[in-house]
Amino acid sequence: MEFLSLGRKFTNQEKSKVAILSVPYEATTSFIRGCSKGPESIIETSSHVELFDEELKIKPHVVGISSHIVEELDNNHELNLKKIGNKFLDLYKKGKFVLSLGGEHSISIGIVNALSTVEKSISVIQFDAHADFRNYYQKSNFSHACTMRRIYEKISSISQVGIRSLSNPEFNFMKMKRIEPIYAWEMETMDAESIIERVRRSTGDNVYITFDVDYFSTEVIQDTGTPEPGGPGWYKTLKILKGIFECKNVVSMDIVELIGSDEPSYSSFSTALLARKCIGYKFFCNKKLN
Ligand SMILES: [Mn+2]
Repeated sequence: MEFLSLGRKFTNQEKSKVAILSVPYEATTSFIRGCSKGPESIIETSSHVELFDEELKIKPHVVGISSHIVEELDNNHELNLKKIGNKFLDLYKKGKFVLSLGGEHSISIGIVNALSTVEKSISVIQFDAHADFRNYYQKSNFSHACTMRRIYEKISSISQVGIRSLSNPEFNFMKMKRIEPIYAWEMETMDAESIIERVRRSTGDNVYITFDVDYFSTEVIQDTGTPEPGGPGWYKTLKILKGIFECKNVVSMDIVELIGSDEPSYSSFSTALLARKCIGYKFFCNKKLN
């Protein structure tokens, strides 16, 4: 099935500017399971998403969106992350904006590792309820809870948005490294412009966005592996994303940790729409490229 149920005209693998990479992968989930069904759920539900963007007054899919999937993974977690990274890199090297759909958050480790081999100067912007800066979690250095710690070892320019859960050692490590998250409670009283400005100042021109859907309040997302109360809502988040896409070269992104199901759900619809919104922002809002 194609994202947004697009026909052949818009899904050509060579011509498409966007590659949707499904990564139905789940290995270190620690709380509610089911994120391996996320990508399928998002793509199926995307057939109900409107093609026209009422905010931008364009149809983002005209840039072409092809669909790809990471298959043939086994039970060697570290090797699987490498394979996911390699598949990402194949598409990235063809000049695509790769929008990866998880799956658990650790897939971002494989992707950013691969990205760092071809891009020397990159920053990572993380939307998440959790800092994910643990060095070690449940017998693994490559757990979903260690995602940003492993990424930090490759890319030291990190900006975090929406954080509302972290351990004391994570806090100490981040403080030592001068990583200052924009906490969800701070965002309550900050306007979108000042949030964009803080993210803009703390990152370089080229950025990769990793978006854990547990970042959102339950008004937007209910089905996620490690839910946390609180969290920003839909419109403020879209404003922040649009602002980032306007002033940065977002080279690729991922959306992870949605719990999928056999039935279409409100959460999978929100996630599919988020993906479509970001494609619109990428290709129709960047002030340098357009
Ligand atoms: Mn999270």
